[in-house]
Amino acid sequence: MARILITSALPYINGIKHLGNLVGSQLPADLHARYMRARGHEVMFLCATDEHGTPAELAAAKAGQPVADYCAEMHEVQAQLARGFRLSFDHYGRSSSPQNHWLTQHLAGRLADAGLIEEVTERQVYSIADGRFLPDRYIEGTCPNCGYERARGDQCENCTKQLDPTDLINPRSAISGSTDLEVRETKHLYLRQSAMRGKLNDWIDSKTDWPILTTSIAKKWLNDGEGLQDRGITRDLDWGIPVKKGDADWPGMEGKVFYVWFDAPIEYIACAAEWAAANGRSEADWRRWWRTDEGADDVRYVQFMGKDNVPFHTLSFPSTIMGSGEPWKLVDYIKSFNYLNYDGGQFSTSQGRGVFMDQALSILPSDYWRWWLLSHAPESGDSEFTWENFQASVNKDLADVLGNFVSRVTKFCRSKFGETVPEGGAWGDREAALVAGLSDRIAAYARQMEAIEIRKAAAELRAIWVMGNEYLQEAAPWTVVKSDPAAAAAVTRLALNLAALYAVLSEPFIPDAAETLREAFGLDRLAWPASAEAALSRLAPGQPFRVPDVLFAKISDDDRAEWQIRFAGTR
Ligand code: B3M
Ligand code: ZN
Repeated sequence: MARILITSALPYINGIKHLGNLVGSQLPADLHARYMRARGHEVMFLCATDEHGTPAELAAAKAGQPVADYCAEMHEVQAQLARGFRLSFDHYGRSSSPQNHWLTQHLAGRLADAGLIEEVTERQVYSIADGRFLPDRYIEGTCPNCGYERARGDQCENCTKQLDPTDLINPRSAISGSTDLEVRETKHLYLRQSAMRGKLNDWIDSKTDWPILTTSIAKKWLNDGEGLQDRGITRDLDWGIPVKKGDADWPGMEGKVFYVWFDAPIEYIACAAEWAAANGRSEADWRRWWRTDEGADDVRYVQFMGKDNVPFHTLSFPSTIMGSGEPWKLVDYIKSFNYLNYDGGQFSTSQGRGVFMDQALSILPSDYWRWWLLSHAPESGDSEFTWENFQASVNKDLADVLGNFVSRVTKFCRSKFGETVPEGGAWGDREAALVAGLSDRIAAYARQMEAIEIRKAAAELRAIWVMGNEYLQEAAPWTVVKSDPAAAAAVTRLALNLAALYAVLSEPFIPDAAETLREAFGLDRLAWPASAEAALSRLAPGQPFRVPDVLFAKISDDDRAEWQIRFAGTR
């Protein structure tokens, strides 16, 4: 049994996430957590809302709420949606927690002691009308790179180039729209990432098993002209973690807070401390996941995130950890994702284009979304959600293949043998061939799940479902029963066992359907099969079961057409 620490990139607090966000971090992380638990490993699966920075302040202002209240409310909304999608976090924390305040200030102090923080007087845009500095998203203007007119001060949404507020052409305040701006001097802290370059390079080079997407982005930022620049880690904002050197004040930094990207990854650690506090656990209980001197050296730590988050996780956060000189656990494996597009364009939070988590659950249960999203995860390149494709996958994979198999075998059994597993008959060549085929497929499925090759794993699982249908079709117990009831009983018994096995194997992808099957067959838990052969004899003759409700309903053309219009934009 191994110990696996899993974190998903922390969703920003500013609004409900769309399905593209979900499939790029939280959902695949959940798949991995569920699979690892199913294999008997000890898992700590953490996520939290990312609550600081200009996005939070601006969203709160728009909602007309104090930012702390806004964050508390939105945290509950997001936590509720996470439950709706069956995201099985051990803890869903908040980057604004006291634990994160403490740890962020502590680590900043350690970095300063190690000589890795520089105080820089820099020129920043100040809005005379608003009476304040305009960091990051408080300023908008034209992107110098692509000409997009609504680029933000931190990044251009159109071409993804990282920007500084002073780079923008025709800048204006995002608060008031004022163009009465001037550049003023202000003092900030910079993390000397460039001093860590050699160490980071060696560390990334040692990760030979990482996905190409992850290492290529890390290497690009490490070695490019734009490469590893020192990053400002403080901001002139009210909302955030006050700049302190451990417990002590930081002279000259009064009234400033840490930059959101400095404190957000630290919340991965602080979240474990929140978990302990919320569950009556000791300090040692969480530190054994994070401190290599307190047991975490045999933890495997896996992170999940979209590709735009990779630089922060391969360079910035490791700089914080390594630079602290303290034995905090570094990530072992980073699974990153490309983008999911929406029906011929991009998902857009600002334009309300695409399907958002709350809307998705309002039209269909989470398993439908989980299956489509995971089986189309944007791993090797960007992928696209279309309603036609969604309808086709759901109707074929879930309704025709899995759902139909379960329904056919349970209903057939009920009509011929009653709602108990029938006895009699024996396996023949067809069953032996099925067992052999299934053994190979289950092994392949497990290999892909271990490797976090999500699409490939989904394809193996689908193939395992198809085997059941093919077997039933060929063995045709509804015909055999007329001449040889015992032989039909043996086929039916095996097929019922297959359905029970599907509950175990499918649980990481579609936990609700797995639960329905588990209950239908009266299984107290979903134990991973020791072998295909053993799994197919798990339900003994005479054991009662219930015909489950329809597992998956088909999506009609009318529904599809209606949703297509409903989610075209302007939420
Ligand atoms: N909230 C960005 C994002 O959601 C950011 C991730 C933080 S991970 C520490 O894309
Ligand atoms: Zn641009």
